[in-house]
Amino acid sequence: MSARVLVVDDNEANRKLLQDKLKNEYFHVITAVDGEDAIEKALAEEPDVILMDVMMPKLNGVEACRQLKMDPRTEHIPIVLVTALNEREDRLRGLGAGADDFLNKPVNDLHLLSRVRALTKYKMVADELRKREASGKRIGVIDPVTSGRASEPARILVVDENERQARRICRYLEGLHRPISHSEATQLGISGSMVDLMIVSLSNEKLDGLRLCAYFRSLESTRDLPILVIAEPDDEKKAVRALELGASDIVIKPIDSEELCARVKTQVRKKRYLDALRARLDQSMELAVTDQLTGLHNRRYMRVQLESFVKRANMGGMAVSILLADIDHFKKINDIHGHSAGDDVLREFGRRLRDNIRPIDLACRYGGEEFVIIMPETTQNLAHAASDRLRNIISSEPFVIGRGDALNVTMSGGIATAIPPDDTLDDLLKRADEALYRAKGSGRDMIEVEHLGVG
Ligand code: GH3
Ligand code: MG
Ligand code: MG
Repeated sequence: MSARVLVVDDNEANRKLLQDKLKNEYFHVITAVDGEDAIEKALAEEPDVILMDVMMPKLNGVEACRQLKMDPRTEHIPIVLVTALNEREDRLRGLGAGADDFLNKPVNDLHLLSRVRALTKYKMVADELRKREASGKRIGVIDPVTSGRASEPARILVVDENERQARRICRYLEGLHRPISHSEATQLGISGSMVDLMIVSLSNEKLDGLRLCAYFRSLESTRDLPILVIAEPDDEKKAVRALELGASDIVIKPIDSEELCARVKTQVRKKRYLDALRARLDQSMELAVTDQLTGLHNRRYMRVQLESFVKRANMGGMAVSILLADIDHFKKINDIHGHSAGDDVLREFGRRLRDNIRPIDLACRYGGEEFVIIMPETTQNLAHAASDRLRNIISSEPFVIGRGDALNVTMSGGIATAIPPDDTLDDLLKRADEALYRAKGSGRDMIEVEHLGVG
């Protein structure tokens, strides 16, 4: 997977070193010489990951990081701060400024590539979700709210056969999170799909860490679960393999508790960001196609679906018919019993339609007290019979609403069937509406079929 990496360092030799390492792995590299330059390049070039030195003239790395993370145009770009080993203070300030990760100088190849790869993968998923969200905002189905940065403790499963080490890792994380060791989890029946993060030791004998990574990546329920692997310092090969199999990050032994906590925090924050984006998308997609009052398909969805059914009929495919149904004297129901009783009637009306059509039919709320049933693979005669049955189902049983009032409700309906080869969605709806108008004019509680060759 290739990606664009922005390397920021005031020292030319350092820039060159990182640039060469990344180019060897086929990353596209852009460079900047100080914090100000980094901000300009980030805006102009939209890199996937930024590697940032800390000590730089003009604007230092921590300050540049803070500014990039405060700007909505760049806040989603992962930033790795590159610090000298003894710059512990800088690392803490960096994390405070919103840095996603840090690397020690001199930069170790494995660490460099693992971080850049993991962050690139994350950035691509986030980009995809952000892109869909942007189009959702354009069509007005997503509120531009920012996700509440969830700071709740995360559920963490620690898979380490060495019980003492598992307990030590849990101890490091307790207070901030809810860690649980694999042996406790087994007793409680807790599995990978129930946690926010997994920590897997690659030194396990029975529970092979690499196989676990591959396995959890292949399961639908844990595909996006972050996995942090713990590797031995002399087993870089295994660590690299774990990353290839989908591990999200590596911690090398001996475990530095502060580093472990920082990496866990980063992984959890990323997972929650993606979860929030996904949840908003799911909700918006649901909102985009569903009528909130009745739970039926909405007008927009109805039009999209009907359009494609009409097209297929035009090309010689199956017939498609529609019923346009309208509740009789609905205004009176509102006037006499109140608007909320009216809403109850609409909900019950929708439920009766939905429960009494075939699985391939689509019940939609067209607007107000008008509904459309799309009946695929249905000729006019069949549609007429089905519609009359629905009319009966509405009128034969009173609607019980609010405090138990029973109301007699009737509907009128107009039927139209697509006429190949050049029918249109709007023509079809217009013919159904004309038939409905005749049903209303002839006394209501009845179904009329379109008049062909007239009008
Ligand atoms: P007709 O038999 O000719 O169809 O008469 P009608 O009273 O049903 O038709 P009309 O179009 O005059 O009135 C429809 C009413 O439906 C007017 C509007 O206030 C009401 N209405 C539309 N949407 C809703 C809604 O979501 N909830 C409620 N309670 N009423 C609604
Ligand atoms: Mg009406
Ligand atoms: Mg009406």
